[in-house]
Amino acid sequence: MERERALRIYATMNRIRKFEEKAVQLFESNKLRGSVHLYIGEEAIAATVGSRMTDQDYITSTHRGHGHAIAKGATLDRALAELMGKATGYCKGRGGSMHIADLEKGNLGANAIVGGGVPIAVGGALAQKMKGEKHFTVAFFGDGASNQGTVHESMNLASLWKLPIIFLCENNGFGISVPTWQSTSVKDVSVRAVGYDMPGETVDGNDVLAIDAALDRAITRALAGEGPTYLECKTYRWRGHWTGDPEPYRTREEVAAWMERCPIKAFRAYLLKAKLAKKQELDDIEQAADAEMEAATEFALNSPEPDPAQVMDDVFFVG
Ligand SMILES: Cc1ncc(C[n+]2csc(CCOP(=O)(O)OP(=O)(O)O)c2C)c(N)n1
Repeated sequence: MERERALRIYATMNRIRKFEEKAVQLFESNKLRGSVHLYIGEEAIAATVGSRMTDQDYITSTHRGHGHAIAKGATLDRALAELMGKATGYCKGRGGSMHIADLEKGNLGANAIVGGGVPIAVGGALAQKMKGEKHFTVAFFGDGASNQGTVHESMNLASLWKLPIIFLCENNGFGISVPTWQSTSVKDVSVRAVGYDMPGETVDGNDVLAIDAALDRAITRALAGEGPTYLECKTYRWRGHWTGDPEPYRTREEVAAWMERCPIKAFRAYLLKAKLAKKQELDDIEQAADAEMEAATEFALNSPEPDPAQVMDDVFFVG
């Protein structure tokens, strides 16, 4: 991998990790309300995807979407402000954790409805195709969402219309408390691609290089007008489904074994071994992420609450 992009991916992974750690801290100290679904352990996927996109390429995201937004160009300060319901957030504090959208950066939005972002992504890809643009869309969704009707309907149309889209399933092993093997008829969800006449591939979602190689094939196909790809990235979420999850459905040992396979540590080891970076450079990147997160926290804590007088702004009425 080329050095500049590799370092960018490393920085993004660290920025996502710091963001998530701070979000849970603020939640536990009652400064951030609502629920938060953490992406810790899954950072390799969003960071690698983001490194291959321009602002004209689109994503749609999920309830576990902070990492996707950051990888697509969200700054930590406005993202955290959104989680805290502040007026300076990406959606003026009206969306919160599960609804960050940033159209300027091509983030068509996170979605609390499981599988809800996928048809929206198909709409984005259809627009790209109709305008004759050389751009593509990535629809992020989970293994739970992979069983939703919306996802299957979306895949059918995208294949029929040869849209420039990648259906990217982040299979983290669970849908809330239900292990994937108890909810899903196949071991690798990407085999379902056959039903829609598109290529399907399953890769190690903790391995930046494996994700990147598969993305390369999928993006080439999308931009050549050949249609969609189903890409499954197998990973694991280190934290509970959300911040209040007592996690009775798995053992500490299982979590610990996956933490050994930390995607950030693994990519750091690769960068050093391939001599793409020196130890000091990587330490500097980590410290820069810490400093950025500290500044973002100050920004979000000191930002104003939305003005109640503006409650009806951005509300659309039909009729
Ligand atoms: C249509 C719909 N059904 C159910 C829910 C409740 N729900 C929220 S998250 C979730 C699990 C989703 O699992 P998965 O798609 O694997 O994503 P993960 O949480 O593992 O990232 C469910 C069932 C919902 N939000 N929307």
